[in-house]
Amino acid sequence: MKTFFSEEHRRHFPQAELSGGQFVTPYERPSRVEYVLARLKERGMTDIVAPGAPDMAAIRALCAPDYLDFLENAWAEWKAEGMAGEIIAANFPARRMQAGRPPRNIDGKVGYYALASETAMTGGTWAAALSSAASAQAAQAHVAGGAKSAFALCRPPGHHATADMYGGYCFINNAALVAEAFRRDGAGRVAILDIDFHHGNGTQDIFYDRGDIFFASLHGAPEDAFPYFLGFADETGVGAGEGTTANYPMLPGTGYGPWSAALDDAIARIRAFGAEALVVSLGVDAYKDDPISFFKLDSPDFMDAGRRIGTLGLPTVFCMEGGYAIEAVGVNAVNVLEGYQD
Ligand code: SP5
Ligand code: ZN
Repeated sequence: MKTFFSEEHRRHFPQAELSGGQFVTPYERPSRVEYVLARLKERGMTDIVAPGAPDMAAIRALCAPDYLDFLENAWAEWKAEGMAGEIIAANFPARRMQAGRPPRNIDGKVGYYALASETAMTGGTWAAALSSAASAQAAQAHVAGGAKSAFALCRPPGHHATADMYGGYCFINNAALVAEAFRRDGAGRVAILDIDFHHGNGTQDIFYDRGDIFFASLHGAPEDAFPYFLGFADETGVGAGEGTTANYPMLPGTGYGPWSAALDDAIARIRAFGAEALVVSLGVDAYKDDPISFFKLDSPDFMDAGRRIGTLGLPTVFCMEGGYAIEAVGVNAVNVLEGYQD
Protein backbone atom coordinates (compact mmCIF):
# COMPACT_ATOMS: atom_id res chain seq x y z
CA MET A 1 0.00 0.00 0.00
CA LYS A 2 1.27 3.42 -0.96
CA THR A 3 1.45 6.23 1.60
CA PHE A 4 0.92 9.92 0.82
CA PHE A 5 2.56 12.29 3.24
CA SER A 6 3.69 15.92 3.29
CA GLU A 7 6.45 17.37 5.46
CA GLU A 8 4.49 20.63 5.43
CA HIS A 9 2.53 19.33 8.42
CA ARG A 10 5.35 20.72 10.58
CA ARG A 11 4.12 24.24 9.94
CA HIS A 12 1.27 23.51 12.34
CA PHE A 13 2.77 23.20 15.81
CA PRO A 14 1.09 25.42 18.36
CA GLN A 15 2.67 25.55 21.80
CA ALA A 16 -0.60 25.52 23.63
CA GLU A 17 -3.69 23.39 24.05
CA LEU A 18 -6.30 24.39 26.62
CA SER A 19 -6.81 21.20 28.62
CA GLY A 20 -8.25 20.86 32.09
CA GLY A 21 -7.91 24.58 32.67
CA GLN A 22 -4.22 24.59 31.83
CA PHE A 23 -2.19 25.22 28.72
CA VAL A 24 -0.35 22.02 27.85
CA THR A 25 1.76 20.95 24.89
CA PRO A 26 -0.82 19.87 22.31
CA TYR A 27 -1.61 16.16 22.24
CA GLU A 28 -1.82 16.50 18.46
CA ARG A 29 1.86 17.21 17.83
CA PRO A 30 4.25 16.75 14.89
CA SER A 31 6.10 13.80 16.42
CA ARG A 32 2.99 11.65 16.06
CA VAL A 33 3.66 11.12 12.39
CA GLU A 34 7.32 10.30 12.98
CA TYR A 35 6.21 7.14 14.77
CA VAL A 36 3.91 6.24 11.90
CA LEU A 37 6.64 6.77 9.31
CA ALA A 38 9.12 4.73 11.36
CA ARG A 39 6.67 1.84 11.68
CA LEU A 40 5.81 1.91 7.97
CA LYS A 41 9.50 1.56 7.17
CA GLU A 42 9.97 -1.15 9.79
CA ARG A 43 7.22 -3.16 8.11
CA GLY A 44 8.58 -2.66 4.61
CA MET A 45 5.87 -0.22 3.53
CA THR A 46 8.46 2.14 2.10
CA ASP A 47 6.46 3.50 -0.82
CA ILE A 48 5.92 6.93 0.72
CA VAL A 49 5.45 9.92 -1.56
CA ALA A 50 4.68 13.61 -1.17
CA PRO A 51 1.41 14.83 -2.69
CA GLY A 52 1.27 17.53 -5.34
CA ALA A 53 -0.44 20.86 -4.76
CA PRO A 54 -3.90 20.65 -3.18
CA ASP A 55 -6.90 20.67 -5.51
CA MET A 56 -8.25 24.02 -4.36
CA ALA A 57 -11.39 23.73 -6.47
CA ALA A 58 -12.40 20.60 -4.57
CA ILE A 59 -11.63 22.25 -1.23
CA ARG A 60 -13.71 25.27 -2.24
CA ALA A 61 -16.53 22.97 -3.28
CA LEU A 62 -16.51 21.34 0.17
CA CYS A 63 -16.00 24.32 2.46
CA ALA A 64 -17.77 27.66 2.92
CA PRO A 65 -15.88 30.47 1.12
CA ASP A 66 -15.90 32.74 4.18
CA TYR A 67 -14.50 29.91 6.32
CA LEU A 68 -11.58 29.37 3.94
CA ASP A 69 -10.92 33.12 3.89
CA PHE A 70 -10.89 33.04 7.67
CA LEU A 71 -8.40 30.14 7.86
CA GLU A 72 -6.11 31.81 5.34
CA ASN A 73 -6.11 35.24 6.98
CA ALA A 74 -6.75 34.61 10.67
CA TRP A 75 -3.12 34.80 11.76
CA ALA A 76 -2.49 38.12 10.00
CA GLU A 77 -5.68 39.59 11.47
CA TRP A 78 -4.86 38.26 14.94
CA LYS A 79 -1.41 39.84 14.82
CA ALA A 80 -2.79 43.09 13.38
CA GLU A 81 -5.15 43.27 16.36
CA GLY A 82 -2.10 43.15 18.63
CA MET A 83 -2.75 39.72 20.13
CA ALA A 84 0.35 38.38 21.89
CA GLY A 85 -0.33 34.65 21.80
CA GLU A 86 -1.60 31.95 19.53
CA ILE A 87 -5.13 32.00 18.17
CA ILE A 88 -7.47 30.50 20.78
CA ALA A 89 -11.25 30.79 20.65
CA ALA A 90 -12.81 32.28 23.75
CA ASN A 91 -16.28 33.44 22.73
CA PHE A 92 -18.99 31.33 21.14
CA PRO A 93 -22.49 31.97 19.81
CA ALA A 94 -24.23 29.91 22.49
CA ARG A 95 -27.94 29.07 22.83
CA ARG A 96 -30.32 31.87 21.75
CA MET A 97 -27.49 34.10 20.48
CA GLN A 98 -26.96 35.05 16.83
CA ALA A 99 -25.02 32.09 15.46
CA GLY A 100 -25.25 33.26 11.83
CA ARG A 101 -23.51 36.63 11.88
CA PRO A 102 -19.71 36.54 11.55
CA PRO A 103 -18.22 39.41 13.59
CA ARG A 104 -15.79 41.91 12.05
CA ASN A 105 -13.35 41.67 14.97
CA ILE A 106 -10.92 38.76 14.74
CA ASP A 107 -11.48 37.68 18.35
CA GLY A 108 -15.17 37.35 17.58
CA LYS A 109 -14.52 35.70 14.22
CA VAL A 110 -12.36 33.04 15.84
CA GLY A 111 -15.23 32.04 18.13
CA TYR A 112 -17.66 32.10 15.23
CA TYR A 113 -15.56 29.64 13.21
CA ALA A 114 -14.43 27.44 16.13
CA LEU A 115 -16.37 24.56 17.65
CA ALA A 116 -13.97 24.12 20.57
CA SER A 117 -11.21 26.12 22.21
CA GLU A 118 -8.60 23.41 22.73
CA THR A 119 -7.26 23.86 19.20
CA ALA A 120 -4.81 26.72 18.69
CA MET A 121 -3.89 28.16 15.30
CA THR A 122 -0.63 29.80 14.28
CA GLY A 123 0.91 31.29 11.16
CA GLY A 124 1.62 27.89 9.62
CA THR A 125 -1.71 26.25 10.29
CA TRP A 126 -3.33 27.07 6.94
CA ALA A 127 -0.40 25.71 4.91
CA ALA A 128 -0.27 22.56 7.01
CA ALA A 129 -4.02 21.98 6.73
CA LEU A 130 -3.79 22.36 2.95
CA SER A 131 -0.90 19.90 2.77
CA SER A 132 -2.90 17.39 4.81
CA ALA A 133 -5.83 17.79 2.41
CA ALA A 134 -3.44 17.35 -0.51
CA SER A 135 -2.26 14.00 0.90
CA ALA A 136 -5.87 12.81 1.14
CA GLN A 137 -6.59 13.99 -2.40
CA ALA A 138 -3.47 12.30 -3.80
CA ALA A 139 -4.35 9.03 -2.04
CA GLN A 140 -7.83 9.15 -3.56
CA ALA A 141 -6.45 9.87 -7.04
CA HIS A 142 -4.14 6.87 -6.67
CA VAL A 143 -7.08 4.58 -5.84
CA ALA A 144 -9.32 6.11 -8.51
CA GLY A 145 -6.48 5.34 -10.90
CA GLY A 146 -6.73 1.63 -10.12
CA ALA A 147 -4.87 0.93 -6.88
CA LYS A 148 -6.85 -1.14 -4.40
CA SER A 149 -5.99 1.06 -1.43
CA ALA A 150 -3.88 3.97 -0.22
CA PHE A 151 -2.88 5.55 3.06
CA ALA A 152 -3.09 9.31 3.51
CA LEU A 153 -0.87 10.12 6.48
CA CYS A 154 -2.77 13.30 7.20
CA ARG A 155 -1.70 15.82 9.81
CA PRO A 156 -3.51 17.85 11.02
CA PRO A 157 -6.46 15.45 11.13
CA GLY A 158 -9.86 16.32 9.65
CA HIS A 159 -12.95 14.52 10.94
CA HIS A 160 -14.07 17.17 13.45
CA ALA A 161 -13.97 19.97 10.85
CA THR A 162 -17.31 20.86 9.27
CA ALA A 163 -17.66 22.86 6.08
CA ASP A 164 -17.37 26.04 8.15
CA MET A 165 -15.88 25.24 11.57
CA TYR A 166 -12.56 24.04 12.98
CA GLY A 167 -11.79 22.32 16.28
CA GLY A 168 -10.81 19.00 17.78
CA TYR A 169 -7.39 19.57 16.15
CA CYS A 170 -9.04 19.63 12.68
CA PHE A 171 -9.35 22.36 10.03
CA ILE A 172 -10.26 20.78 6.68
CA ASN A 173 -12.21 17.52 6.53
CA ASN A 174 -9.85 15.25 4.62
CA ALA A 175 -12.14 12.19 4.66
CA ALA A 176 -15.01 14.26 3.24
CA LEU A 177 -12.77 15.47 0.42
CA VAL A 178 -11.95 11.85 -0.43
CA ALA A 179 -15.59 10.76 -0.36
CA GLU A 180 -16.63 13.60 -2.66
CA ALA A 181 -13.74 12.85 -5.01
CA PHE A 182 -14.84 9.20 -5.27
CA ARG A 183 -18.33 10.41 -6.21
CA ARG A 184 -16.90 12.81 -8.79
CA ASP A 185 -14.79 9.99 -10.26
CA GLY A 186 -17.79 7.75 -10.78
CA ALA A 187 -18.65 5.86 -7.59
CA GLY A 188 -22.42 5.97 -7.20
CA ARG A 189 -22.31 5.36 -3.46
CA VAL A 190 -19.47 5.90 -1.01
CA ALA A 191 -19.11 4.88 2.64
CA ILE A 192 -17.06 6.52 5.37
CA LEU A 193 -16.12 4.37 8.35
CA ASP A 194 -14.81 6.42 11.26
CA ILE A 195 -12.97 4.36 13.89
CA ASP A 196 -11.32 7.28 15.69
CA PHE A 197 -12.26 7.28 19.39
CA HIS A 198 -14.03 10.60 18.94
CA HIS A 199 -17.25 11.04 17.02
CA GLY A 200 -16.65 12.36 13.50
CA ASN A 201 -19.02 15.25 13.96
CA GLY A 202 -17.66 17.20 11.01
CA THR A 203 -18.03 14.35 8.55
CA GLN A 204 -21.51 13.52 9.83
CA ASP A 205 -22.59 17.16 9.54
CA ILE A 206 -21.29 17.49 5.98
CA PHE A 207 -23.16 14.41 4.71
CA TYR A 208 -26.18 14.31 7.05
CA ASP A 209 -28.72 14.96 4.29
CA ARG A 210 -26.98 12.92 1.59
CA GLY A 211 -28.40 9.66 0.31
CA ASP A 212 -25.26 8.81 -1.67
CA ILE A 213 -22.75 8.84 1.19
CA PHE A 214 -23.03 6.54 4.20
CA PHE A 215 -21.35 7.58 7.44
CA ALA A 216 -20.67 5.19 10.31
CA SER A 217 -18.81 6.17 13.48
CA LEU A 218 -17.62 4.14 16.51
CA HIS A 219 -16.88 6.47 19.41
CA GLY A 220 -17.02 7.40 23.07
CA ALA A 221 -20.60 8.23 24.05
CA PRO A 222 -21.26 11.96 23.70
CA GLU A 223 -22.47 12.13 27.30
CA ASP A 224 -18.91 11.26 28.30
CA ALA A 225 -16.59 12.35 25.51
CA PHE A 226 -15.64 15.12 23.11
CA PRO A 227 -17.25 16.48 20.95
CA TYR A 228 -20.11 16.04 23.49
CA PHE A 229 -22.88 17.53 21.35
CA LEU A 230 -23.17 15.09 18.43
CA GLY A 231 -22.85 11.34 17.85
CA PHE A 232 -25.93 9.97 19.58
CA ALA A 233 -27.37 6.69 18.33
CA ASP A 234 -30.65 8.34 17.32
CA GLU A 235 -28.91 10.58 14.75
CA THR A 236 -29.62 8.63 11.56
CA GLY A 237 -29.70 11.27 8.82
CA VAL A 238 -32.30 13.63 7.42
CA GLY A 239 -34.23 13.98 4.16
CA ALA A 240 -32.53 12.06 1.36
CA GLY A 241 -29.94 11.08 3.96
CA GLU A 242 -32.43 9.39 6.31
CA GLY A 243 -30.84 6.07 7.28
CA THR A 244 -27.37 6.88 5.91
CA THR A 245 -25.80 7.83 9.26
CA ALA A 246 -24.99 5.12 11.82
CA ASN A 247 -23.57 6.04 15.22
CA TYR A 248 -22.16 3.54 17.70
CA PRO A 249 -21.58 5.46 20.95
CA MET A 250 -19.90 3.31 23.62
CA LEU A 251 -19.25 3.72 27.31
CA PRO A 252 -16.01 4.24 29.24
CA GLY A 253 -14.00 1.03 29.52
CA THR A 254 -15.30 -0.49 26.27
CA GLY A 255 -12.97 -3.25 25.05
CA TYR A 256 -12.52 -5.04 21.75
CA GLY A 257 -15.47 -7.43 22.24
CA PRO A 258 -18.26 -4.85 22.07
CA TRP A 259 -16.18 -2.53 19.89
CA SER A 260 -15.65 -5.20 17.23
CA ALA A 261 -19.35 -6.14 17.40
CA ALA A 262 -20.14 -2.52 16.55
CA LEU A 263 -17.54 -2.63 13.78
CA ASP A 264 -19.14 -5.75 12.31
CA ASP A 265 -22.55 -4.07 12.38
CA ALA A 266 -21.15 -0.96 10.65
CA ILE A 267 -19.48 -3.15 8.02
CA ALA A 268 -22.75 -5.00 7.40
CA ARG A 269 -24.58 -1.68 7.03
CA ILE A 270 -21.96 -0.46 4.54
CA ARG A 271 -22.28 -3.69 2.54
CA ALA A 272 -26.09 -3.41 2.51
CA PHE A 273 -25.83 0.23 1.42
CA GLY A 274 -24.01 -0.89 -1.71
CA ALA A 275 -20.95 1.33 -1.34
CA GLU A 276 -18.53 1.21 -4.26
CA ALA A 277 -15.67 2.91 -2.43
CA LEU A 278 -14.64 3.25 1.21
CA VAL A 279 -12.99 5.98 3.24
CA VAL A 280 -11.64 5.00 6.65
CA SER A 281 -11.12 7.76 9.19
CA LEU A 282 -8.21 6.03 10.84
CA GLY A 283 -7.83 7.30 14.36
CA VAL A 284 -6.10 4.95 16.77
CA ASP A 285 -7.08 6.73 19.99
CA ALA A 286 -9.35 3.80 20.93
CA TYR A 287 -6.07 2.31 22.23
CA LYS A 288 -6.00 1.36 25.92
CA ASP A 289 -3.17 3.74 26.83
CA ASP A 290 -4.40 6.78 24.93
CA PRO A 291 -4.13 9.78 27.26
CA ILE A 292 -7.40 11.46 26.25
CA SER A 293 -9.66 8.48 25.53
CA PHE A 294 -11.39 5.67 27.40
CA PHE A 295 -11.63 2.58 25.21
CA LYS A 296 -9.43 -0.46 25.85
CA LEU A 297 -8.26 -1.73 22.47
CA ASP A 298 -4.85 -3.38 22.39
CA SER A 299 -2.40 -3.23 19.50
CA PRO A 300 -3.31 -6.64 17.95
CA ASP A 301 -6.97 -5.58 17.97
CA PHE A 302 -6.15 -2.91 15.39
CA MET A 303 -4.82 -5.58 13.04
CA ASP A 304 -8.01 -7.60 13.46
CA ALA A 305 -10.07 -4.47 12.81
CA GLY A 306 -8.14 -3.93 9.58
CA ARG A 307 -8.82 -7.52 8.56
CA ARG A 308 -12.55 -7.07 9.14
CA ILE A 309 -12.56 -3.85 7.10
CA GLY A 310 -10.80 -5.72 4.30
CA THR A 311 -13.69 -8.19 4.03
CA LEU A 312 -15.68 -5.41 2.34
CA GLY A 313 -13.38 -5.79 -0.67
CA LEU A 314 -13.79 -2.11 -1.57
CA PRO A 315 -11.31 0.38 -3.01
CA THR A 316 -10.22 2.11 0.17
CA VAL A 317 -8.49 5.29 1.26
CA PHE A 318 -7.31 5.43 4.86
CA CYS A 319 -7.04 8.95 6.26
CA MET A 320 -5.04 9.38 9.46
CA GLU A 321 -7.04 11.05 12.22
CA GLY A 322 -6.25 10.91 15.98
CA GLY A 323 -4.10 8.79 18.30
CA TYR A 324 -2.08 10.32 21.13
CA ALA A 325 -0.27 7.46 22.88
CA ILE A 326 2.61 8.69 20.79
CA GLU A 327 4.95 5.67 20.84
CA ALA A 328 2.08 3.30 19.99
CA VAL A 329 0.46 5.38 17.26
CA GLY A 330 2.71 3.95 14.55
CA VAL A 331 2.22 0.30 15.48
CA ASN A 332 -1.54 0.71 15.87
CA ALA A 333 -2.11 2.62 12.63
CA VAL A 334 0.11 0.35 10.56
CA ASN A 335 -1.53 -2.70 12.17
CA VAL A 336 -4.85 -1.61 10.66
CA LEU A 337 -3.23 -1.29 7.23
CA GLU A 338 -1.49 -4.67 7.54
CA GLY A 339 -4.64 -6.40 8.73
CA TYR A 340 -6.53 -4.91 5.80
CA GLN A 341 -3.95 -6.19 3.32
CA ASP A 342 -3.94 -9.77 4.62
C1 SP5 B 1 -8.80 14.11 15.81
C2 SP5 B 1 -9.02 13.93 17.28
O1 SP5 B 1 -8.80 12.84 17.80
N1 SP5 B 1 -9.41 15.01 17.98
C3 SP5 B 1 -9.62 14.92 19.38
C4 SP5 B 1 -9.96 16.24 19.99
C5 SP5 B 1 -10.13 16.12 21.47
N2 SP5 B 1 -10.34 17.37 22.08
C6 SP5 B 1 -10.64 17.35 23.46
C7 SP5 B 1 -9.53 16.82 24.26
C8 SP5 B 1 -9.88 16.71 25.69
C9 SP5 B 1 -8.66 16.34 26.45
N3 SP5 B 1 -8.93 16.15 27.81
C10 SP5 B 1 -7.73 16.04 28.56
C11 SP5 B 1 -7.82 15.05 29.63
C12 SP5 B 1 -6.44 14.78 30.12
N4 SP5 B 1 -6.43 13.73 31.08
ZN1 ZN C 1 -9.92 11.20 18.15
